[in-house]
Amino acid sequence: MGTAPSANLAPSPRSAFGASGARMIALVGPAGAGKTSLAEALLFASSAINRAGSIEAGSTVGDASSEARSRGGSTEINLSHFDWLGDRFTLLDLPGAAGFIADGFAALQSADLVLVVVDPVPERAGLVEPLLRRLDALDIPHAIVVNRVDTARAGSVHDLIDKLQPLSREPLALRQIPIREGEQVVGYVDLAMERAYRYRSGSESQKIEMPADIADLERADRGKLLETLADFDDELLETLLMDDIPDAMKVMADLAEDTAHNRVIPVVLTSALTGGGIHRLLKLLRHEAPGPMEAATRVGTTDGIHVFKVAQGSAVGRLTYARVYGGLLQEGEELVVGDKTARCGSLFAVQGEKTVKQASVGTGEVIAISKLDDASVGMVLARKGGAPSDVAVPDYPPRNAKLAIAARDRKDDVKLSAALHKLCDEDPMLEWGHDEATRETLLRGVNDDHLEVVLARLRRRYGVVVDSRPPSVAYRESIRKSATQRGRHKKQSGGHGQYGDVVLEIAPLERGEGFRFSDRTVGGAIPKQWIPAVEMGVRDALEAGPLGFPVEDVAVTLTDGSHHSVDSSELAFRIAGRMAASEALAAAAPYLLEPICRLVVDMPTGTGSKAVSVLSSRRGQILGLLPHPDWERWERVEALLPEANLQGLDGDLCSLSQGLAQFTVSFDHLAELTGKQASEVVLARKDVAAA
Ligand SMILES: Nc1nc2c(ncn2[C@@H]2O[C@H](COP(=O)(O)OP(=O)(O)O)[C@@H](O)[C@H]2O)c(=O)[nH]1
Ligand SMILES: [Mg+2]
Repeated sequence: MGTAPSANLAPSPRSAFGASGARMIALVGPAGAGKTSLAEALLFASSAINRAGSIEAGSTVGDASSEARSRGGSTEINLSHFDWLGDRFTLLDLPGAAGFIADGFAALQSADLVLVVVDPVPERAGLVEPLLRRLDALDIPHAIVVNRVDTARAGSVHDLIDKLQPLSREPLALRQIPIREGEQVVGYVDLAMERAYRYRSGSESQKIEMPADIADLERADRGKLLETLADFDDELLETLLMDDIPDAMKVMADLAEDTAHNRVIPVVLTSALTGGGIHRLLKLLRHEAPGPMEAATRVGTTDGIHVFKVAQGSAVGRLTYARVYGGLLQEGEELVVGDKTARCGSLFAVQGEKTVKQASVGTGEVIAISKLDDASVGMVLARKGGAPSDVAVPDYPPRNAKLAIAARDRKDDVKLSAALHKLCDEDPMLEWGHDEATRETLLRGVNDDHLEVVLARLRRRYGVVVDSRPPSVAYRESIRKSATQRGRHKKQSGGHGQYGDVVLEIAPLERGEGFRFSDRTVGGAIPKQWIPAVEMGVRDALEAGPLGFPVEDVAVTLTDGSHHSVDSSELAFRIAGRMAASEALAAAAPYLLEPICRLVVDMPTGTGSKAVSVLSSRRGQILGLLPHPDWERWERVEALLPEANLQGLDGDLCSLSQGLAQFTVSFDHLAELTGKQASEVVLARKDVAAA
């Protein structure tokens, strides 16, 4: 009986400040800031797990895949959940490393609140700029969590805020300041409540007397916080102007409202390692993360199922990770997936690598669904009878890394393509295909780091070992002068013979003109029906010219020839055409062409000139170094660079810019390559051909 569950379209009720109902919280930030550790600390503090694991011991709920464990850093999004004071919270821990971060981009759109996790190191503030830009563009409420506060130097939290503020569209509101004893951070002052707390390992912080030596700083910072809030609250502004003391409840309510509406970005302090500030963070999640209706509006649905990830690696087969909006979703329920309908299979709550079957899930919850094979990232599946839609994920990074791969054991070829198909299904940044020209199987990904993990997954999950190397560069060749050549193919070996005879004139064309063939024979020297065969023969010869590469920019004219009434055939003329063209090319001063790419490199201001020297040392031609057209504090370098010199460029540019460099590559033109470099390329080609 296809009875659909009744959809609950009413927004979840709001408590005094904040919403209730299941919330989805995303953790983002640079690699190493402590996101996976913070997720672990939140799970532990909420009693979802009874022992806090660590990255070092390889015992965290997140990073359970062997690739993540062996690197000591996340390679895909980690999903986990906990219950806190009656509400369900799903945590999405996004990888920080450039090669993997895009795995979480679709998920961000469904998050109620994003925690931007940073180090208390002001010099590293710039690392979150691209993330803050993305969150601002999508208008997703977010808070900044200064983690590793146990390692903070004196004054570094304030320096960090000064560095972060210009990177954020909205004002930052520092909610806590650290209390120090000597070199140690031992607690914090809550600026909204004007209360001091001492961290206690493994449990909630303890309220203490406000330390006397922090009072001045506390007053100044609290003043700034209240001023920020007063910008959005006239009543509070009035109170401040009258020098009255604002009501604490009112301040808290303002903070919750402003955070939920992405008007103010709260900043809190934690130590995932010692548990410091974690309970305070739980309270922030409870009171300040808006309910699922805001995210539903952003995703453009009231009761749809937003698919944000497909996972192929689990023990239960292909899983579709999705957030449920607008009422209960039940196992076996019929859904509209694109232009089809499908029943969802089992529903699994995900806790790291563990999956627990559930009969149904409620609004706002995040679930892994089996058997929805047509569901893909970005789809919003509809309930029975509804209209499905899509949410586009903006600005995926470009795929700047390429590898040519081959199964080490030829018997694995079929297994390899099946495995690549699955890996691409779950990884929006991975692409594979065959290059016709070079006959290579190519993998394309974000950077070398990304492809390295892809190869590890191939090995571990699918048992396919591949050899990989940089892909061949698509060299071409052309000719400098004209030449005329006769080609005669004649065989008289008893019975039916073969006879084709052509005279070809070849001449260089302008760069980019390609190939032109014309027929100038007269008087039926070659009957019309064989002319196309001659052209085919010429094309055969152009596939690999005298230097071993496809030939470009030549005009070939058929000027003369002869035929035999019995022995001439299509094949004979094709062979004659190829012979004449090959010899003519060799006599026409062939030279090598290499592909030149256009690069657009975006770097933080001050690092562009270093990028210029890296590009120049790779035979790049610099077209310009200018301020970035859209981003403050960034500059843009445009350059032309031989494709052969792209290998490893990403690593070089990233090491100049704390990993922030971004670039796009597109084919621009073919350019002549001469001298030693050209001879090396030709020699290498001869070696390959001889092998
Ligand atoms: N001292 C200190 N170390 C931390 C803290 N949080 C995480 N770490 C360590 O920082 C490293 C990176 O942590 P991880 O959670 O993998 O960071 P992620 O890349 O942001 O997920 C690991 O060695 C953690 O043990 C913290 O609050 N204090
Ligand atoms: Mg991590």
